[in-house]
Amino acid sequence: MDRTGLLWMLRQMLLARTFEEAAAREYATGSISGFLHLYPGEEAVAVGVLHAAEPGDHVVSTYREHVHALVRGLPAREIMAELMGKKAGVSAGMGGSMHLFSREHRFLGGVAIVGETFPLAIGAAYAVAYRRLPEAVICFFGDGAVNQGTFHESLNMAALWKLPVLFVCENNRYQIGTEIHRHSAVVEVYRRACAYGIPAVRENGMDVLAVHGAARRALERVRAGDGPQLLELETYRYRGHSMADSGAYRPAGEVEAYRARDPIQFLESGLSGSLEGHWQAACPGPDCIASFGEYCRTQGHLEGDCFTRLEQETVQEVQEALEFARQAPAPDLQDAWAAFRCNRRGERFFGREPT
Ligand SMILES: Cc1ncc(C[n+]2csc(CCOP(=O)(O)OP(=O)(O)O)c2C)c(N)n1
Ligand SMILES: [Mg+2]
Repeated sequence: MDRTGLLWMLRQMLLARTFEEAAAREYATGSISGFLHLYPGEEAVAVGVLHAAEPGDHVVSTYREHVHALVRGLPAREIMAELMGKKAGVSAGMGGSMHLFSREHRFLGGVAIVGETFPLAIGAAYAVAYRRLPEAVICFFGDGAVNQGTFHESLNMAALWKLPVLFVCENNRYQIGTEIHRHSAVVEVYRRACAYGIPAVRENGMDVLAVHGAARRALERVRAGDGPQLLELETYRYRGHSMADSGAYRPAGEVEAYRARDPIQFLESGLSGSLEGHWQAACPGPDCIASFGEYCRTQGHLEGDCFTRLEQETVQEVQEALEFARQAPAPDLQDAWAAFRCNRRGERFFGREPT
């Protein structure tokens, strides 16, 4: 991969980490309410996979989707406004954290129901296949979704009809507080795909280059008409399941052990040997962004203060997003009626065409 691609991925990972840590702080002050599921530790998955996507592809995600939306190109300020329930948000403030959508970016959610992503993805893939379009559908899901009936029904239909879907399992080993060996008889998710004849691989989800390579190869096969593919990416979330979860069920030392493999901090430690940025302070130890940054540095792409500049840019972008979201007005009752009528009659909604 060329320098531009590498630095784009590094910047996206930094932006993701900074955005999510800012969202956590906003939640603590009460400006974001409801549930909030954050992504620190898992950045290499979203960035590696979505860097392999084309603009014409479709993305279906879960309730832990802020970073998928960001990397897909939805503006940080409109995502933050949505988290705060503001009218300027990507879903006009009607959805909140778990319901980010953008027709323009072909981002089909933000879906809160575990296992709901699968039928949505194969429905979209059926439309793509029916029209013989050169597009793929990327379907993210967690390890906790693979025992839902929809997983098996959807894999079966996708394989039967050779639908253009890339199923991406973000295996962070926990379904809320239940570790994978307590909820799944077969803990290697990729092995389940063989029941439906779907090619599947498992990859290190903390290594953005490995993720990107696997996603690119899988998407090439999807686009060539080979039918669905499945990727299992082994990753880890540093925080609890949501802001309401302290993560106290995890054994002592486990989070620290995973942070030590984190792609972000690996990089930073290689560069300066210190933890000066606010997100580094929140996540001590070498991490997923760090390991990738270290790689970029050894390849000669992070000369001088390049890393610091990238980091400052992302801090600035998130700061602007926060200011935009804080001053944005909330939707009023009329807006709620407009959304309601739009749903019932397919009318325009806040200047947007009905989707
Ligand atoms: C059908 C359904 N059942 C239960 C829930 C409650 N719930 C929310 S997240 C979750 C666990 C999902 O775990 P996983 O798929 O591993 O995703 P992760 O949170 O680890 O990213 C559950 C059971 C839900 N949202 N939908
Ligand atoms: Mg999980």
